[in-house]
Amino acid sequence: MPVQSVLVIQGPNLNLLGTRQPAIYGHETLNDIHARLQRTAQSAGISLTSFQTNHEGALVDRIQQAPRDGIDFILMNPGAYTHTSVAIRDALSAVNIPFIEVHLSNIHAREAFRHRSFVSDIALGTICGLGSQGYDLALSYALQRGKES
Ligand code: CA2
Repeated sequence: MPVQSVLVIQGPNLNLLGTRQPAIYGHETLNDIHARLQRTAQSAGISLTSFQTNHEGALVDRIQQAPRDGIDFILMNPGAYTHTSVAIRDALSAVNIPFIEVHLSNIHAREAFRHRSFVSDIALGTICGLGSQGYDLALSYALQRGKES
């Protein structure tokens, strides 16, 4: 089945994109990134919803809501919760919707505490270190997925 409805979930502090630390996170704002993803989704005729919060419980709630909203693919940058949150891992595991973990920076080239991810092993795949293009590549994968068969 081709993907029809994608949810993009952004974790804590990603609302600051484009305003601080451009050397690590780039110059684009989250709105710039989401607008571009939205255009790609629209051209492909699929639905795309973007969501950002700084709160762990709100991320869990949004993941739990996804099946009720008919979401069939998730792109997620869990931000710092990547490295700490069993709750987010459990929620992603529970909903059983395929997802790609995206990070702007190369978490393996940074501090040791960023090397561990609580979600990588349950993700379909992980993209890190390619800046905002990582989201576009992940969406492109989602759009292709299921079309071949
Ligand atoms: O590289 C990524 O995408 C991260 O998920 C970003 C998180 C960080 O904790 C992860 O280890 C890797 C931090 C997001 C903070 O975003 C900011 C953006 C602009 C200015 C300041 C923070």
